[in-house]
Amino acid sequence: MRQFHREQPHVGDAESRVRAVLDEIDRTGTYEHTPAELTFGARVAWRNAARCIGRLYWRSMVVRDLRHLAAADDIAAACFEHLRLAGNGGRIRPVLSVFAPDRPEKPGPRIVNDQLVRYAGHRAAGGEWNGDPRSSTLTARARHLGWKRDEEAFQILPLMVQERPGVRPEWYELPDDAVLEVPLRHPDHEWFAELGLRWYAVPAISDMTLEIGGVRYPAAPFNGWYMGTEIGARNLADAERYDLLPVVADRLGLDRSSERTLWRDRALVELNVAVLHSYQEAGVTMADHHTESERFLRHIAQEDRLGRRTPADWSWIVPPISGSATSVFHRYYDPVDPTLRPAFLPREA
Ligand code: HEM
Ligand code: NRG
Repeated sequence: MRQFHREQPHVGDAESRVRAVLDEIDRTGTYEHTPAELTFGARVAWRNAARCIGRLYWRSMVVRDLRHLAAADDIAAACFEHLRLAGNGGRIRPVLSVFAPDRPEKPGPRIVNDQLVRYAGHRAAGGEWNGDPRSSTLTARARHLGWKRDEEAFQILPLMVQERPGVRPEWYELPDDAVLEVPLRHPDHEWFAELGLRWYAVPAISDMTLEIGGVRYPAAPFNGWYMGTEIGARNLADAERYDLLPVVADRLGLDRSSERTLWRDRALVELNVAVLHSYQEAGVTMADHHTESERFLRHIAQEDRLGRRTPADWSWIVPPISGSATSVFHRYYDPVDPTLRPAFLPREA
């Protein structure tokens, strides 16, 4: 509360608000944020996210105050509207939707999915993977609830919502008009499109708890836009994900008989070229890792001028390819303080 008033001097006196909050906690065991406090707290939680390279725009995030919603149907509908607002026809906007908080004796709702949009994955009878192995647990859970999967590589999972922890989730198929996807092709290689690859436009993390001033919001999905490497160097490339480097290398005609040919590295670059090119052509916002690195260093400099530190986790900030060719590689950062709040916290087990 004091930070809110310190950083926004126009909102008035901190101490009278602190007294009112303490009194409300005495009476009810918790307190309600004003809409302005909620918006500020959510934006600062982003600013505090030590693993995030995209923090330059933390002030501009749209915060949807949906604390009055606690029914599964309403939450699902609001999540789909979140995706439409965030997708914005391709011009992606950072958005956060806040649903009901945990209260004493009354825990808030939970979104089971780790992201609002995810591709299903399972291991087929022959042992080979179908879809995204990352989602195998989520896929099994959806099937257990009665959802039917196909054998497609990019089948979108249903959204699973719990009105409170422990209860059986309700599930909802995502409406077509809520999900923007980009088919992938390469600017120089016609064959690339034949691989039938695609990815979704909006990364919307839905399994982190937003904590502000001691109040926890367990359902608070947020999104920005993708940095190309997240898809091209990890989701499609990791051996534990879509594992496409050997496939791409063979189509490129690379010699895979020795690691020394650097066929993996060359395939990685072409895969990343294809991702950036395809999003650009589709008119969907996406950052490349060089530009996003420059923006992050600008963010640090700007915060520094305001007298604030920017804690950052080097191992998450440096992109997964071409690290030393980006500006964020060549320095260290202010240490991460796990007690810093407001914050996005991993879901408690
Ligand atoms: C992590 C980029 C917006 C909060 C990350 C990561 C990247 C990234 C590359 C590392 C992900 C990984 O390695 O898996 C961006 C970009 C954004 C953006 C380009 C564009 C605007 C946001 C927003 C929020 C946010 C709007 C919250 C309001 C976080 C958090 C993590 C993270 C909490 C760590 C996630 C974890 O621990 O698993 N971001 N981000 N980011 N970002 Fe951002
Ligand atoms: N690497 C994950 C997404 C993590 C968050 N990345 C963002 N967040 N860009 C993936 O799906 O590849 N964001 O809020 O924009």
